[in-house]
Amino acid sequence: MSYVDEVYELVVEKNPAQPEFHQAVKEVLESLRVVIEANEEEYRKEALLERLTTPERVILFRVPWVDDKGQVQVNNGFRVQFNSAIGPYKGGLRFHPSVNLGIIKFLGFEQIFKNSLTSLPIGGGKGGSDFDPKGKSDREVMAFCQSFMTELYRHIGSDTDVPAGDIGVGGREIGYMYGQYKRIKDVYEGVLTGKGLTYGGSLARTEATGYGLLYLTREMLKSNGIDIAGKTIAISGAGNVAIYAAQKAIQMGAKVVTCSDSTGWIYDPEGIDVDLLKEVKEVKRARLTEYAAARKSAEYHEKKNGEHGVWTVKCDIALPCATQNELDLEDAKALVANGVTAVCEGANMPTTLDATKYLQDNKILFVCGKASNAGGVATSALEMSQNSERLSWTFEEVDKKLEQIMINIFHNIDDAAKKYGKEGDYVTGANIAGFLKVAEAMKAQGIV
Ligand code: NDP
Ligand code: 2IT
Repeated sequence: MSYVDEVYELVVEKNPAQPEFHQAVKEVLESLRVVIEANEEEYRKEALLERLTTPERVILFRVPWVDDKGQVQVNNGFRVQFNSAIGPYKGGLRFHPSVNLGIIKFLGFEQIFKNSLTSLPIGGGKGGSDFDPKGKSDREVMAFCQSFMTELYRHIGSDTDVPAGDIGVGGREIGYMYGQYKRIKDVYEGVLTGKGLTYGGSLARTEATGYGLLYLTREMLKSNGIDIAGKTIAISGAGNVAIYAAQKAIQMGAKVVTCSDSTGWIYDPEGIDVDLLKEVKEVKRARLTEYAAARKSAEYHEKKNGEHGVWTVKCDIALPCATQNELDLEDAKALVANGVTAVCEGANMPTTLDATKYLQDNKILFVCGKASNAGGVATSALEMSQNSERLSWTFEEVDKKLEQIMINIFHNIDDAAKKYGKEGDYVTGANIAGFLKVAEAMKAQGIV
């Protein structure tokens, strides 16, 4: 059996009941086959793939907190420190009831390659909790965040591990966690990114993932002879990534006609009103029914089982920006039937493996999240740089650097795909380009 297949079987056997982790590993290993098989004995002897797919450290902890009724609640806390070959562990924290170890491991594994692609010195990690911030009071969210950090603080630091936001973790949660870290450690350091602007945050970090997605998408389309201006875009999600993806798409002259949340989706043929969406989601923390109520042109659809939501709408470009496995084979078929040209992932692993294959087989331009959503973590690394030099750069400086990073990522993955005989296969290009730097650093550092 080939080394790649052996390692995949081992990962499934050693990590039972973690389907998302298996899926992320499978996608990467399939892409790496051409690299590994050219030098199989060397990689096997060094157990490089076993080391790459085994986290350096996994931290599991109890998070007790008291709700507004005086009832004690207990959640699970996680931090997976996956790979520090090229820099301190870096990656977000996700607070969502679906969070479990397998999900955090898939996210941490993806983060290794994504962070490598940014060309900045950051390793891969991810964390979070099954805590659900929805419907909780600010005091309850603060109580939870303080308890979470009361354990996490001992495992992180500005040169060790630097968490940030992800689903369910935005400026409010980062603020509460930062306050508790500083109180316990008595150190004012850039231990988290996505901080508020008054206490060490970077301009443009809030916008970075969505803006970065559009910078890369525009460059990818341009290199295929397509202009993004005038195109119709379907976006899923209505959170941090979706909102700023929509904003930048509109600035580029495209029309965004959909968004969605966990309970329903919007079709707005006149184009999504981003200011209204921000008011509903960022300020009121309300459902999309409120968006529909305030806007005549918008249709609201309740999410029903088996219904395919935003992907049934006719569009040129699809940008999944909500969560993993939200775009399946049926969705891919609907998109292709409706004449989609490109799919670029804003979320982490939103497209199932069979849907990805269907899109690629049908010659749809497809970019995986570890390349196309890398703008968020790249800007987090720029926040770390600003914290280290105790300076703040202007919005334009950060945005310009972000844009250049995304352009470079596209050309890097495009070149890697061509070099390995897979022209236009940006998934293979991204995985190979991300892997090579990490593998070289791991080899140079010996058996650790
Ligand atoms: P947010 O919490 O801000 O928004 C998430 C959005 O997706 C919300 O609209 C939410 O609905 C919806 N959603 C979440 N989970 C589900 C689910 N299980 N089913 C249906 N809808 C769901 O998160 P972000 O925008 O930060 O993250 C979105 C995606 O982008 C994630 O995959 C994340 O890992 C990825 N990402 C985020 C980065 C960042 O910098 N924030 C960087 C790179 C990737 P509702 O409003 O009802 O909660
Ligand atoms: O998935 C991701 O890249 C993020 N949630 C952002 C991580 C970060 O450290 O900014």
